[in-house]
Amino acid sequence: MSHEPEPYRIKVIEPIRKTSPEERRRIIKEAGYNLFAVPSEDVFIDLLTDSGTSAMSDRQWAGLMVGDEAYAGSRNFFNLRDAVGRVMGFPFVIPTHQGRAAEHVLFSTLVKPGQVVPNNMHFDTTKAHVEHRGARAVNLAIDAVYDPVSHNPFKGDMDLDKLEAFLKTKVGPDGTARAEVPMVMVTVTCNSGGGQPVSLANLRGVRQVADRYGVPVFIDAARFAENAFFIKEREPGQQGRSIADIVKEMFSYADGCTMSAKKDALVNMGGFIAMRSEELYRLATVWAVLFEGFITYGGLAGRDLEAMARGLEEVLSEDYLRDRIGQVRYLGQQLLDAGVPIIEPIGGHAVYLDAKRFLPRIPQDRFPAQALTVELYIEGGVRGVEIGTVLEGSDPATGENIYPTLEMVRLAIPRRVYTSRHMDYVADVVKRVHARRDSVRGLKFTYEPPVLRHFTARFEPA
Ligand code: PLI
Repeated sequence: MSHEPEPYRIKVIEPIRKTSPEERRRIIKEAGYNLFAVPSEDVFIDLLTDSGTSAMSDRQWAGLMVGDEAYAGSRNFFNLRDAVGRVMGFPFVIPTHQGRAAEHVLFSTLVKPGQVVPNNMHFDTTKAHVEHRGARAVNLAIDAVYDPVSHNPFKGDMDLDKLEAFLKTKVGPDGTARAEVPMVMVTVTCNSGGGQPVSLANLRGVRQVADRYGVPVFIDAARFAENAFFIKEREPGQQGRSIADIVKEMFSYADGCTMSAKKDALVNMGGFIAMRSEELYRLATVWAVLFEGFITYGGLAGRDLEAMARGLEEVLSEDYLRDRIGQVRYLGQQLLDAGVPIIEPIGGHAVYLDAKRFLPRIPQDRFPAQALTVELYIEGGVRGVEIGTVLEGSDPATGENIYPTLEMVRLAIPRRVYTSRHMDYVADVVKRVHARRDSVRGLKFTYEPPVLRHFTARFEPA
C-alpha cells in the first residue's frame, strides 16, 4: 500500500527507550497485568490513546506565547469563540478542561433523573455522566457496527428506525418526547464502535426524526474532522467539497456539541461546549462557573485556549487528514495482509484487533482482549487498550460480568507523533504475537474495583 510522506517536518523529539522482554515481564507482573499501571517511560510505542497525545504545530506553540492569562475575557477566549463560530457555526462557546467536563456541564443543565439519552454509541465517560444525572444511556447505532467484518462505509450511523421507534414510545401530553428525552446525541466518529464514521445523510436524518419529536440534537464532536474526511472520501456527491464545508454542514444539523479538544483540536488538554441557543448558554454558564471556573476560561489557561483555537482550524487541512487516516490504514492493512483479525473497515484514529477471533480459545470470562494487551507489551513494549469485558464492567446487582459483542484491543495512533517505521514495528509485534497465539493464556482478577474497574483492576494468569 502506498503511503505518502508525512506533510510536516519534526522539530522537537522525545527519546524513547526500549526495554528487554525480561524487564517487561517483570514490569507487567508488578502492574498486575494492567497496562494502565505501567509507567509511560517503560512503554516503547504508546498506543493507549489518541487523546491529549498529539504533537502540536509550530503555530500552536507560538500561540502559547500570546496567551493572555486574564481571569475574565482573555483575548484567547475570543479567538476560540470566533474559531468555533467559523468552523462549526455555533455562536456560543463555554470552554471546559476536557471533554467529560463539557458533558458534566451540559448534562447538569439539560438531563434530569429518570430521563433517557439515545446516542449512536456512548463513549464510556458520556454514559457515566448521563447515569450520574440519574438518567439512562441507550445506544442505537446500526447493527452493522457490531459485525467486525461488515464493510458498511458508515458503520457509525444511528439506526433511524430504532431512533424513531424509541422516540415514539416517549411522546408526552405536549406531543413531544422532550420531557423524557432531553437530547439525542451522535458521536462522530463512533469511537466505541471502531472509530467508524457517520454520514451526512444520517446526521440529516437524525435531525429530521428528532424534529418530529421536538428533541434537540447534540454532537459528541471529539473526532469531527476525521469524520468529515470519511464523508468526503465515501459519501456520494461529497468528493468536490472542502473539509471545512463538510464540517459546517455536519454541525448545521445540531443544536450544539460537546468537544474533547484533546482529539481533533490537536491539543494536550481542553474541551468546550458550543451551542446555538442563547438561553441554553445562559443556563449552562451557571454550572460552568460551579464546576470549571469562570465562563471564559473553563479550567484552562489563556495559552491553552489559544492552542485549541489554532488546532481547530489546522485540523481541517486535507493534507493533514489524508496523512493521519492514511497512517492508521497503513498499520491496519499490514495486519490484514498477514491474516490478523481486525475490525473492518479500518477506522479513523485506531486499529482495533478483534480478540475473539485472535484468541478464540480464551473464553470471555478469561478476558482475551486484556490478555492480548499484555502479550503486545511483553513482545515489543507496545501499549494498547482493552475495549472488551473488563471495560464493560459487571452487573451491580449480581456482580456477574457483562459480555459485550465486540472484544477488542484498540491501538490508538497519536496525531503527528509516530512515523511509518514505528507503524512497521508495531505491525511486526502484533504479527509475532499472532504467530504464537496458541500459547497465550487468559487472566483472572486478583482485585476488582467496584466502578470503572478497567483503570485500577489487577490480574494474574489464569
Ligand atoms: O477524555 P475527555 O474527557 O477529554 O473526553 C471524553 C470523550 C468524549 N467523547 C468521546 C467520543 C471520547 O472518545 C472521549 C474520550 N476518549 C478517550 C480518552 C479515548 O481514549 O478514546
